[in-house]
Amino acid sequence: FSVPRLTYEEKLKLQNHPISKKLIEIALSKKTNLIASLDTYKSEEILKLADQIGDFIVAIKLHADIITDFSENFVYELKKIAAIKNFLLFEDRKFGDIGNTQQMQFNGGVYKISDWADLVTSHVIAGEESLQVFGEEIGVVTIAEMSSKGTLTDENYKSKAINISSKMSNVIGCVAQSKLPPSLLLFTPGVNLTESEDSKGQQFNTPEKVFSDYHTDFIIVGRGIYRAKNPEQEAIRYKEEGWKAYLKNC
Ligand code: 5BU
Repeated sequence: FSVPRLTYEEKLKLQNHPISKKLIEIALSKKTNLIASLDTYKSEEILKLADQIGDFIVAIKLHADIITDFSENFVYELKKIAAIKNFLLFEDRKFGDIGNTQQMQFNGGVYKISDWADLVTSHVIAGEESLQVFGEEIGVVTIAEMSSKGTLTDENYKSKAINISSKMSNVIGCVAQSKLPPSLLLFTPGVNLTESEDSKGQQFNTPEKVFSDYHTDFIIVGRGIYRAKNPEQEAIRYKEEGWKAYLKNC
């Protein structure tokens, strides 16, 4: 897409969904485009990290099914921290089934995702109607393109996923590793300042690269923060690098 890079203020005007508005408002007020992916096993560890880094992020991304002691109390405590520190909760569920099953996975089971998540990820593999089941309140982020080596999300897949995403009023943006039309927010994982890959197919880029080449809106950082000796210090570093890269490239 040969579109000019828009500022967050300009992007805000294009948003119709309360969650996409909220995300951009948080970004502007805290001067951060960082989403921390806290992929750790223990709920206590996630709460401690959330408290330490909450001032520097727009959202915490979780994989609820990694957590060994997931509970209603954990959700209650995390929501409390999110309210105090002003960030959103993003469940990276990557739904990928028929609408009826996705609806049950979204509302039921152990995690009751619809009770607490502000945003969820979903594949578009099952087609447009499968996305309707999430309703209008949650911000749906579709997977248009993955960060891993050999992913099947080629140009053809990506453009079809973007077409569907653009039509759906509950889809606020996509996960991708390249430019999107300006009405969709771009979320980019696979961001790390020191590593270029892991041993399991992940590929990393720097914040500068994803802002200059992809015009991303939000960087998603996992191990770069939660595995660091000092996660708070690293969250500040990614926040600053991400904001600097945004200002340089808008
Ligand atoms: P990392 O530790 O920074 O590699 O974590 C990246 C996170 O983003 C992790 O939770 C992945 O599941 C997630 N992710 C990704 O890395 N690449 C993708 O294409 C998608 C999600 Br979609």
